[in-house]
Amino acid sequence: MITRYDFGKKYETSAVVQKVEYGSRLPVFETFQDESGYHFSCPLGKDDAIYGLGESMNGINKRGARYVMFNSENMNHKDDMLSMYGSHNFFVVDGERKFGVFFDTPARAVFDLDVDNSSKIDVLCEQGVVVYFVEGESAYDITRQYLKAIGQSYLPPLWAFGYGQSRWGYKNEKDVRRIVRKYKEADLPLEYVCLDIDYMDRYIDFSVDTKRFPDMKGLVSDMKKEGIRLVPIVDAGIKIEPGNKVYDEGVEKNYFCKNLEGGDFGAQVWPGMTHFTDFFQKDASEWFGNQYVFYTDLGFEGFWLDMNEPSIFHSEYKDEQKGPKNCGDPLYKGGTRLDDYRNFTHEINGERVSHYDVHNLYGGLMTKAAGEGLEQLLDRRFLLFSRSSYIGAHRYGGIWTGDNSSSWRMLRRNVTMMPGLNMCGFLYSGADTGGFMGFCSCELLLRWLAFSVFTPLMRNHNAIFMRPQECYNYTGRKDFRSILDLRYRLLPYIYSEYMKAALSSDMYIKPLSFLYLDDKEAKGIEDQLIVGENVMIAPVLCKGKKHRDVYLPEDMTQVRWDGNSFSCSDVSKGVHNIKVGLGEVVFFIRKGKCIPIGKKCNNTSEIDLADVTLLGNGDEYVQYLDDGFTHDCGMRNLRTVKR
Ligand code: MIG
Repeated sequence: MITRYDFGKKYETSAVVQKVEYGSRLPVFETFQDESGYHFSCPLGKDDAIYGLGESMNGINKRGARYVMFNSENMNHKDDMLSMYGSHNFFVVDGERKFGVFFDTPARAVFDLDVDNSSKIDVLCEQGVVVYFVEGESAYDITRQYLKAIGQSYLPPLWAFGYGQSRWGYKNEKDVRRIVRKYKEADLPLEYVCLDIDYMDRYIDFSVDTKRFPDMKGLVSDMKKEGIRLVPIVDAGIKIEPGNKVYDEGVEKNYFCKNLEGGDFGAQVWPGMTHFTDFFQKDASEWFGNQYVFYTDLGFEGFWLDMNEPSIFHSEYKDEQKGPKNCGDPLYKGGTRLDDYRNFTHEINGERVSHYDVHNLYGGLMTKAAGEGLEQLLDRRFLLFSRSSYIGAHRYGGIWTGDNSSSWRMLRRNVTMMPGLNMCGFLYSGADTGGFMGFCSCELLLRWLAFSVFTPLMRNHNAIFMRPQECYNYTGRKDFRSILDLRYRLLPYIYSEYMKAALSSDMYIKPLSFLYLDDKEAKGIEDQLIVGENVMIAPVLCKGKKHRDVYLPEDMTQVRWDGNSFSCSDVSKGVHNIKVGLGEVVFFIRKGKCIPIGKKCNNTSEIDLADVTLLGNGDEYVQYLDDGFTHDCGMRNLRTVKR
C-alpha cells in the first residue's frame, strides 16, 4: 500500500507514474518545518537495516552514514563522497516495523541514517517534498510495490548486454579499428566501442571531427558488419557558436537556461563557453531529442550522456565569485562551484525557477529528452546510459556510476551499490570496470571483470593518461578469455532475467536478505548478491586472495567455471571456504532452480538464445526470449525449457 503526503510546494518530478492516494497523516515520522526546510525523523530499532538510496556510497545496508542528495560530479571519487551523480531518495527500513519511504523532491536533501549511533533517522528536505510511504510484508515486497509505482525500467537491446570497451583518449578512426582488431586477434569477445569526447569537432555535440574520422558513416557500417557498435558520448553543454545551426536555433527559440539578467547563461565546459538546454520546457526537450537525427543518420544506435549534473568548469560570473568552491557548505564536495547552480534559471510552467531548487532533475531530464527522441528516430531498441539521474529517468535509460578509481575499495563499492540501484529502478547499470582513474593491475581487472559478468552494463572504461586498460594489454590472455567467455555463455540467463525483472517491476540484483527473510546471517552479508531469481554470486574482492568464505542460506549447486567447462557440485547450507583462482568464476544456483547456458561466442550476433543447456538441480527454466532488438517485448515472450 502506498500513500502520499505533501509538504510545501514542490515542482513536478514525474518520478511516480501510478496514481497514489493521499493519506491523512504521515506514519512513523515526526515532522517539523523551520528556515532550513522540512524535517522528518524517526527512531530505529537496534537491528533495523536500511536498504536503497540508489547510487550512493557505503554498504548494502545504508545505516550509519550521511547522504547528501545533490547531484555532484567528482573526478576520482572516493568512498567518503556524500553525494554522487544521481539522487535516488528511496529507502526501506527493515526491522520489526517495515516500511519504505520516497522523498520526492528535486532540491537538495540530507539523509542522516543513524549517523551518530543515535538510533534515529533524520531527513532534511530543503524545499517542498511529496513523501510516499510504502507498507508491505517485507523489504522486497515494499520495493516491488515502489518499482510498480515508478514505472517500467528501460529495455535495452540484446547487444547492450555484450562486453564494451571504452577509454577517454581514443582519438581517431585508426584507434577504433586497432582496438577492434586487437580484440579479434586475441580471440576475446567484444560488442561495442565507446567514443569519448575526442570524436567531436572541438567537443561540439552533434558534430564529428572529420580530420580524425573522415568517414564516420562508413566506419559505423564497417564495424556493424563485424558485429561491433560504436557508442558516442553526448555532453550537456551546447557550444556558443553563431552560425552553428543547433546553437542558433536554441537561442532563437529561447530553449536555453537563463542567467540572472535574463540572457542565455554561459558556462565553460569542454567545448568552451556553452549554453544548457532548458529540458524543463517541453518544446526544448523535444527539440534536443530531435537533434539525435544527426547520430542516427550516421548509423549509431547507442549513446552515453555525460556532464549532465550539469558539470561546470566555471560560469560567466567567474570574475564576481570569491571564496571557496563550496561557498562555505562543508557538505558540498562537487567539482562545480556551488554558486553557479544559483546563477541560472529554468522556465517551469511559465515561472522562472532557480536551477538550485530543481538541480537533481537536470541530468535525468537530458536522458528523457534523448530517450524520447531516439524512440521516434529508431525502429529498434537502443543503448542509452547517463551519468546524472533522478528516479524517473530509469524509464528512459540506464546509468553508469561515474569516475571511480582502480582500487579494491571501489570494486567493493560497485558490489554494494547494485542492490540500491535496482531498488530505485536503475536495473541497467554498472561501473567503469577496472576503474576510471589510476593504475589497474592485472589481478584487479580480472576480479572486477569477474564481478561485472553479472551487471547488465559491462564496460571497461578508463581515463586519459592512465595505463591502457584493454584486456589484450595484460598478460594472462587465457584468464581474460575465460571471464569474457563466461559473460557470453551466461547471456541467455542474464538477458532473460533482466527482461523479466523490468517487465514485472522486479529487481535484477538483490541483497540476500530480500529472499531469505528470517535468516539473520543473510541480513549481514555485504559481499554476496542474488542475480536474477536463481543465482547467488560471491565475487573475490580482496587483493591477493585465492580463497574466500561464502555463506549459503540454503543448499545450493556450486558451479565452477574454469574457462573450458562448468563443474557442478552440491554444497550444503552454511559457511564454506571456496577456492577461486584468477580466471575462474564460482557461483551458486539456488535449490531446485536451474539456469540456461549458451554456446561459446565472441559477439551477440553469433548467439542463438534458444540453443541452451540447463545447469542446476531444477527441472525447468522459464526463459524470456525475443529477437533482442524490436519493441515486441512483453511477458508473453516466455517459454519453458525442460531438461
Ligand atoms: O571532465 O569525457 O565521467 O567517463 O571519460 C571529464 C571525458 C569528462 C567524465 C566522464 C568520463 C569521461 C570524461 N568525462
